[in-house]
Amino acid sequence: MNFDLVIRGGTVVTAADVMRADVGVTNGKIVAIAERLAGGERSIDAGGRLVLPGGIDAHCHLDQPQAPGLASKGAVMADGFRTGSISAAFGGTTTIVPFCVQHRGGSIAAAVEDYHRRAEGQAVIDYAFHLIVSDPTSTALGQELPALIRRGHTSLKVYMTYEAMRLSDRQILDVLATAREERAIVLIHAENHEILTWLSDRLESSGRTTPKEHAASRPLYVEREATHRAVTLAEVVGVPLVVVHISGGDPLEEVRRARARGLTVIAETCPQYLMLTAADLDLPDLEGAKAMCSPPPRDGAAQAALWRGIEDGTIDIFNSDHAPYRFDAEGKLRAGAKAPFRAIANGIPGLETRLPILFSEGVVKGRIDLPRFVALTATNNSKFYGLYPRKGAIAIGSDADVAIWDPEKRVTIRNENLHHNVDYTPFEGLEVQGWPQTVLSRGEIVVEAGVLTGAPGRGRFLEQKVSSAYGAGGAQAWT
Ligand code: DUC
Ligand code: ZN
Ligand code: ZN
Repeated sequence: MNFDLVIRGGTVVTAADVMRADVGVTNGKIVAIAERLAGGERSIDAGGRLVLPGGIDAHCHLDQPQAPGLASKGAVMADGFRTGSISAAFGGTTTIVPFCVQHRGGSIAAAVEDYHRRAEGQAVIDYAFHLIVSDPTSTALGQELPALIRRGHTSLKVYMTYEAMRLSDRQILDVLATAREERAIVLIHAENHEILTWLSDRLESSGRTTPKEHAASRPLYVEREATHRAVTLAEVVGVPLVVVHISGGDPLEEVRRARARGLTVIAETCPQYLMLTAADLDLPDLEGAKAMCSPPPRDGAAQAALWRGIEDGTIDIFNSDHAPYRFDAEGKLRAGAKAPFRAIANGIPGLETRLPILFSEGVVKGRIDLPRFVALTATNNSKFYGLYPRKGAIAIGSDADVAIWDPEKRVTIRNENLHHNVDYTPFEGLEVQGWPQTVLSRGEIVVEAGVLTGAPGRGRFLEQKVSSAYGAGGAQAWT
């Protein structure tokens, strides 16, 4: 058999195994994995390198339209599909799943069409869309969503906070019921809106409005209560649920308790919750706004609890929650250089630094092994979001999406070296070990030794299949 490309001499890592093997690629797909493969029109010497499935970042925000009452607080997203996907590729990610938002009063189908237009001709890697449901009308639930889910949008997201997006418990039940009927998976932003707005009002009326008060306005119990409620709602309907961006031990404990009751609950955390704390919000001149995301970064105990969850398997997926706002008048400083925390966009960038941070802090520091790294960053996302085995795997028949990884390379993270369109990184100065050297998407080299070689627009839209979470067994509904 001849191959278009052979990746030779590397150490192949999957979510299950680590092996010395060559990988043969033809027509953009992996067609052979063997100890030695002869031939090949081209070859890449991967000696001394790891051959990983390209990462899947299944939680990132790109080119979401501006609107009041959202996490953005009206700020402009600095990254669309072009810079977002380029930045992802430089960090070893080969598939992204950003969010297409239905705004209140709007149609979901129209939002999807609009989002396809935003992506068209831009992405250097492949992409799918989660659908944010903010207005679950009978048309949206009864007609639009069933049609969209059947067309490959099998993941939906709902919010329990943000004025213009939050759903009542009853509305969430309605969305979950549609998801169950159509076999879609639902992601949920779990924070108790009433508590956090009550606390924010109190803080504001006592003049406490700097970014550090953002953390005080949404303590861990805000997230714990909402996580408990979210999994209970999923329990009522009997449907799998993804709890996104878990920031500490208490909400994670709710996930464990739900699983002990037999529920299928998938847990996500993000680099910021392992690497930042609330102290990063407590800086002069609104500098703390650069670490403002929701839920907020917590403390050392929360970080330790999350690492335990990563080590013991409670946390399934590790995504960036890239929410790109510049530190300028269009972004974080939209309401001025002295803006109160409530007027500052929630979210931080991280598409490019996600894999190096987990590799360095997790694998190099001996907290997780290589297969677990691959599971957390690629394979589990692929399975839960209906992209497996096409994506997130080094396997015969999978797309040749590969990150050839230099496990020794030491990098000090500096924003000037990143490729997003955000003018800062919250991880400035962090030293990491391990960085991708060559990144392939469908067999094509898109990044090579720090140079972009893939053309914007080559990335393709991916239809998602049914989440593997539906195979996980017997969630009982209310019926
Ligand atoms: N939630 C997200 O999922 N992303 C950005 C901000 C937020 O609150
Ligand atoms: Zn969120
Ligand atoms: Zn998010």
